[in-house]
Formats: sequence, structure tokens, C-alpha cells
Amino acid sequence: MAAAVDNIPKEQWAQVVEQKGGPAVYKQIPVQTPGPDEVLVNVKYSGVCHTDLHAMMGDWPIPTKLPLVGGHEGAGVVVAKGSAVSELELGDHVGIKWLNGSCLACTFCMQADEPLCPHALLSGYTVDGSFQQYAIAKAAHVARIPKEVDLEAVAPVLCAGITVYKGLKESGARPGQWVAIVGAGGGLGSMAVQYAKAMGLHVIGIDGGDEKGESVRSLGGSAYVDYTATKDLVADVKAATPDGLGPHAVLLLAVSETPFQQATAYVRSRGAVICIGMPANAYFRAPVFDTVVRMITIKGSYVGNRQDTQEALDFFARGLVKVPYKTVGLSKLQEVYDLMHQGKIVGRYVVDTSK
Ligand code: 8ID
Ligand code: ZN
Ligand code: ZN
Repeated sequence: MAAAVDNIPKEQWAQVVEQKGGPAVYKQIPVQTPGPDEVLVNVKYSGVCHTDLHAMMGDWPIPTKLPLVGGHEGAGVVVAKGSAVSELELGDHVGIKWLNGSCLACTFCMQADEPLCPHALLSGYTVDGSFQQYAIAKAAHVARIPKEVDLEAVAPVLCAGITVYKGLKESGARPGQWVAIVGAGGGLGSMAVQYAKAMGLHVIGIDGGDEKGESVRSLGGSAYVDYTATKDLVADVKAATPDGLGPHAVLLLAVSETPFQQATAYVRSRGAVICIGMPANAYFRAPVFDTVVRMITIKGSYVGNRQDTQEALDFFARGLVKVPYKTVGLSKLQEVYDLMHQGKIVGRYVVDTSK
């Protein structure tokens, strides 16, 4: 180790998933030492993403490490660094994101598609993440957070913000056009409404219940369609656009399969449907005939690269997006998961690692 602050403890508090399906157990575990190309980050705050719940439940086809410390929206301070780390100093503010590290040498890394790296390390999935007081990440990949930015408020940008900002770019939607955000009241959705607005787009939010509708409107959405109340979702979404032809792009952020089977019915001809949410065992479904004769694009979008990260953070630093969040102690993580499982969270929960 090349450098470290003096007061790093040997033990720390963490939330540890010991078996598939959980629960997360709040306990003390050892603090690790960073390797040559790594930094040790004193995580102050971490956002709680639905991906952390998928990881604990073992929802997805790739297994997690076990025992597992989840978390990948960690905002904190560099307290130690390896001998090969020259571009970060002790005391720098950084973010631990989903992409903890990548090889930087494969064909995908060479083209700044690091999320596609076959050797990618994933925070809170294949390596321990930010639901602990001291977490390790590759120096090349930590997000650089300006010192004047509030670490608590910025934490959810580190996954939710980056992901929806990248998804909007992938959609090709241009200023003045319309985008439907499906799951608009959730963590990614709340950020997507605002990034879309900041990028000059009109937003139709789709989610369930009045509270999520109020959130969509307060964040700048032009229309809200309640999937639990509508009699004809496709007609309502199309009717929300001034010419009735439907949105130019759809961002699918919901943790439910149904919207993945509806989106091509209301997207505008020549429009794009972007899959981002990852409900367990779900399939996308679209009629081939319509997809062809209406020239619909269907795409997946997966977090973002290092440049997307800095751009997404810059929107936040300029005050263009604000995260609606509630903060609880790290010790209360399981309660956050319970609310998330019930779909009751509007916006994001952030955990404070000191409590
Ligand atoms: O890189 C990626 N692709 C990426 C990055 C980060 C997260 C993907 N994700 C995935 C997560 O793993 C998760 O599957 O995106 C999904 C959403 O994550 P989240 O925003 O953190 O989840 P949330 O806060 O629980 O929000 C989900 C929202 O979907 C709504 C819920 O009401 C909630 O507000 N929703 C559901 I469930 N069914 C819906 C439906 N049929 C719906 N909204 C509209 N229509
Ligand atoms: Zn995430
Ligand atoms: Zn690579």
C-alpha cells in the first residue's frame, strides 16, 4: 500500500448477505487492504438500488459471491491507495459504482464499453460493495466527485443517475421530443424524469398509485398514466402526446414483465424502446409485423461508462437534477428491502454508514 490515513480501523460495520434469499445481517467484519491499482474508500452514504435486492434474492442467471456485501451507489472519501495509483489523492471524494473494475484491455474496454467487459468486477455482486464503512474499488473506475457536492444527496446518481442518463442517450430522443418513463416513481424513474427534462424532453410518467403520480408531476413530468387505474394504457399513453402518435422513446425501468410486452404498442413509429429494468425470468415480447412496418428500435442499456459517469455527475453538480431521497442508518437496510419488495418506495433510500 502506497499511502493511507492514520485512523483506519481493523473492523467495521457492514450488511452481509450470508445465503441466497437473505436476510442481510448487520455485523462487524474486517477492513480490507487495497491492491496496487485499488483505493480504499470510507463510504459515508450509499443509495439502495433494486439491483441490491435482486442480488440478495439470487434472481438473476449469474450467481453472486457469498457471503456478499451489497451496494453500488457508495459516496465517500479515499483513505488509502495502492502503489500504482497516481491520479487520486487521499481525501479525494469518489463514488463506488456498479462497475467496480474492468480489464481496460479487451475490445469493449478499448471502445469505452467497459460494462461489456468479460472480466468486469461488479460492486455488491461479484465483489463486496458499499454497504460497509470501508470498500475497495479499482482506482481507474471510481467516480470522481467534486468536493463541493453533497455526498448524501449525490449517492443515487452513482447507479440510478448514470443508468438513466445513458439510457436516454441510447434512445436517440432529441430535445422537444416525448419520452415515456415506465416505473417513473421509483429510484431510476425519479432520476429519469429529471434527466429527460434537463435534456429538453417532454416526459410521460407511468407507474402505480397517486403518490407516484404526484412525484412525477412535482419532478416535471407533463403527464402521468397510472397502470393500476387505467382502462386502456396504450390509448392513454398515446393520447398524452400532442399529436396522439405516442412517445418517441420509452425507457422501461419497471421490475415487472407486463410493460415489456406493452411498450411497442404505444411507442411512435420510428421510435425506440430501451430495456433497463430487469425483472426476474422476464421476456420481452413484440409483434414482428409492427416492429418492421413501424420501424421500431428495441435495445438494452446497461449502466454507463466512465465518461457517462462524469457527465451524469455534472448534471447533478450544476443543480439540474435532484434526487428525492430518505436517509436511514445502514443497520436498517433490511427494512428498506422490505419496502422495496412491496413497491412502496417513492424515489430512493440512502443509508448512512455511521448508524
Ligand atoms: O444498467 C441497468 N440496466 C440497470 C441499472 C440499475 C438498475 C438496471 N437496474 C434495474 C434494477 O435491477 C431493477 O430491475 O432497474 C430496475 C429498477 O430499479 P429501481 O429503480 O432501483 O427500482 P424501484 O425503485 O423499485 O422502482 C421500480 C418502479 O417500477 C414500478 C414500481 O411501482 C416502482 O416505482 N412498476 C412496477 I414493480 N410495475 C410497473 C408497471 N407495470 C411499474 N411501473 C409501471 N408499470
Ligand atoms: Zn443499481
Ligand atoms: Zn475489458
